[in-house]
Amino acid sequence: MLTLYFSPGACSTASHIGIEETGVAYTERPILIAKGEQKTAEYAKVNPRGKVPALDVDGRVITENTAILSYLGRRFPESGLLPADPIDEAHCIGAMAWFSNTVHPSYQRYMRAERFAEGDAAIASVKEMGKKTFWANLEEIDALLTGRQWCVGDKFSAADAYAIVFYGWGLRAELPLATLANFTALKDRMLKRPKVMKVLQSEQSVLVK
Ligand SMILES: N[C@@H](CCC(=O)N[C@@H](CS)C(=O)NCC(=O)O)C(=O)O
Repeated sequence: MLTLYFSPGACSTASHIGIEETGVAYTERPILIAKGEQKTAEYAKVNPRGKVPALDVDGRVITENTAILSYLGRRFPESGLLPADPIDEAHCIGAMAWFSNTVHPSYQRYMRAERFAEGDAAIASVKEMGKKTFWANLEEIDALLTGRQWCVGDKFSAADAYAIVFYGWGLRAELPLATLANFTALKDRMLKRPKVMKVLQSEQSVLVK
């Protein structure tokens, strides 16, 4: 049995799209960050780090989008989440690692600057730099997509499920996403996938407003 813990609009949308794309039956367990539900003692039993996503597989929990999406791709190869070609697979994992270790933290500095500095001036500076760095990362994603339909190879993969999260966050930060033609085309291509649309609508994503 599979249970996905996620918070609408958070980075967990990547794993939510991923599990939906496999077509497997699973239980959805929303953990609302806005209400602090990730910090409860009950959720600490699932993920002691107090973060979403988490995927419970028959009582064994996987955390981190990169790990969850890789697991789903290995277990459900027909989903295409992990490319069959070993180099494409490595590129997919590499893209997810970069999203997790660089792109996500840049947005976090913009959104949660108070976690990275003390004092109003220092916090404001971290916030401003976070926004600039996040935008530079979005531009890099756009450049990586030059002449391509998908992030990796010529097919949808887990990297696309992850990338679209940042498009939504960019809209929330009121960044000029429409100027990123390649990334916007990827977003539009993703919205044509019924399972992606189902997840985004259920999460009331900014991407479908
Ligand atoms: N690298 C982790 C990041 C997980 C993470 O930071 N999740 C955020 C939501 S985007 C969260 O749970 N934040 C709650 C908190 O920090 O209190 C992953 O990709 O799964």
